[in-house]
Amino acid sequence: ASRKFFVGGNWKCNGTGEDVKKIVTVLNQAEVPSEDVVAGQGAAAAGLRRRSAELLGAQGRRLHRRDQVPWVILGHSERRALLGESSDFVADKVAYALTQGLKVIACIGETLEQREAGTTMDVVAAQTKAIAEKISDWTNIVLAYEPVWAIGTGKVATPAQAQEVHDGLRKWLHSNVSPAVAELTRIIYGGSVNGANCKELAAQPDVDGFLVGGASLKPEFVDIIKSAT
Ligand code: G2H
Repeated sequence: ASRKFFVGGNWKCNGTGEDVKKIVTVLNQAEVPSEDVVAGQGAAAAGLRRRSAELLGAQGRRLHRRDQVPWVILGHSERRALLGESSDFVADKVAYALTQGLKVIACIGETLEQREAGTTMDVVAAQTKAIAEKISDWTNIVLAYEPVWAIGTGKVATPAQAQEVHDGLRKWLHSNVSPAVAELTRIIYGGSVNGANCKELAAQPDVDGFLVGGASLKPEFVDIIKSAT
């Protein structure tokens, strides 16, 4: 595929300094394919060698040492839900981050209630539309589909569920942004990805990588990075 596989580690505030040191050592020792992108979130990420790695910064917060943290995660459901960030507000932050030379992992996803009501595609399309209205260049955007019911719950979307939404999003981009943006934009999956379930998800034609929380501080993060097909 023309899209480079992308894996982000969303460490949040988890892990002690010791944990982070350990995983950084594991990552630096692993033979990570150079076409992959590894991203660690948090100050300790600075310890990760920049071999095949690109590092990312805070979840929507102020960034220090921006030269080392080109990626930001915006629109994470925890911020949408707990801090009441609207799709419009998220879109403003996405647009602003791009003007500052940052690259953006923009998160979207439906709640369990919305999935059960059959409105998943409408929800993620509306979240994507808010962003599309405020930006024109998609080069530095990765779209992360994270069903809220799968985040930190151990309840991963099935490969078919993920593929269905990713395919729908690509079609949405095709008709509402451009065929080129649809073809080139990475759409990654997040929500309870681990070393055991990553392979089958990665095999889906429209799953272009992962955003990983819990498992990103464990040695299995290496398996996830290597799951590119
Ligand atoms: C969702 C995800 C990573 P986890 O927050 O963005 O976390 O992999 O722990 O479900």
